[in-house]
Amino acid sequence: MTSKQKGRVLLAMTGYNPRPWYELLAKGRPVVTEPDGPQDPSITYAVVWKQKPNLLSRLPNLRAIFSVGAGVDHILQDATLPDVPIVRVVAQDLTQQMTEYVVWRVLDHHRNGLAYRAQQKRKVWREVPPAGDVAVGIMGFGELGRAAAAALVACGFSVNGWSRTQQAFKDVETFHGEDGLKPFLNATDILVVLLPLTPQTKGIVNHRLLRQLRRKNALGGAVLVNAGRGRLQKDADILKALEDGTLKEASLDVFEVEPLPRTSLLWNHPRVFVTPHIAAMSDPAELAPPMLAQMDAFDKGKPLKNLVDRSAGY
Ligand code: NDP
Ligand code: OXD
Repeated sequence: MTSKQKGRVLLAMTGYNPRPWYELLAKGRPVVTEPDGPQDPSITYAVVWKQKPNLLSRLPNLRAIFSVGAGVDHILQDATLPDVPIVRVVAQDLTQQMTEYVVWRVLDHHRNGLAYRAQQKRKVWREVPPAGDVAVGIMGFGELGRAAAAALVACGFSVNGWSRTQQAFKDVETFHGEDGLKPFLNATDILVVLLPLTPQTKGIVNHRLLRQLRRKNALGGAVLVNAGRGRLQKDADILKALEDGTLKEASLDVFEVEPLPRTSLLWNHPRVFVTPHIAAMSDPAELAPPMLAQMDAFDKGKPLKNLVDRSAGY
């Protein structure tokens, strides 16, 4: 089948530059950025990031939806989402980027990076003793969490993992479900959040949860790193936790509202490290070719890989 004979791909993105995706996907299939008319039967696949609501319901022959990200909360919000399989990103490149981000932030907190940067500004020459044994707890122990855990174990950290269902992983103490949450937090000094945003996880990183982290530790306080989703956390609770000693420091890549409003107190907080949702960025050159390959394989009757469990919400 030539690329023109294959079903068309709808590229439906907001807040993302669609141009590189368009060019790469067009190498394998005809691509459009809007359906033709109120119902467009020519489109068989959609590649999306925060698609406009009620758009995909206009595609009667849609066979599958491809997310350009690992998280799919941006897709599932659509009340008229067609009941077709959703494929998310699981890719070596994305996983590697997230592992780098997590190791970077954990080591920076562990080696007093924020304190030294503040000292440098004031030209202060003073040793801050490095922390000894520190336990990192990874909340959301999936593709990204497990890869980060392996790298942190290799750096010599004690690592805990928390997931929805029971998981086992070499050299990591694993916890799961509601019953496992308290013991997981009580054994954690640096909390790394890599959960998906679902109705169950929304707002989970709140003051009550942060209170359960270990504060009497080699770091001199608990640390939060969130690279999952902003709406997992309560920004105001993080600020409160930093002020009342619940948290020592935080690294935040994601926020309740993105871009982080200029009025947010998180921007200027001396113990907060802010990045603009860049922990792991989807590279179209890495991700578009396997998407096209999956579309071709599915058209030939082969199963799709990396499917979202819609009932679990991720
Ligand atoms: P996975 O689906 O592979 O892993 C999700 C993990 O979260 C699993 O361990 C799962 O448990 C656990 N989980 C889900 N719901 C619950 C719950 N209610 N209670 C406890 N644990 C739960 O996802 P990935 O690792 O690929 O990605 C994780 C998230 O990272 C994405 O959803 C996205 O939001 C975010 N992300 C952020 C990026 C950034 O740049 N900041 C880039 C890429 C992703 P179980 O193992 O039992 O299924
Ligand atoms: C993702 C993201 O979900 O970039 O992949 O946030």
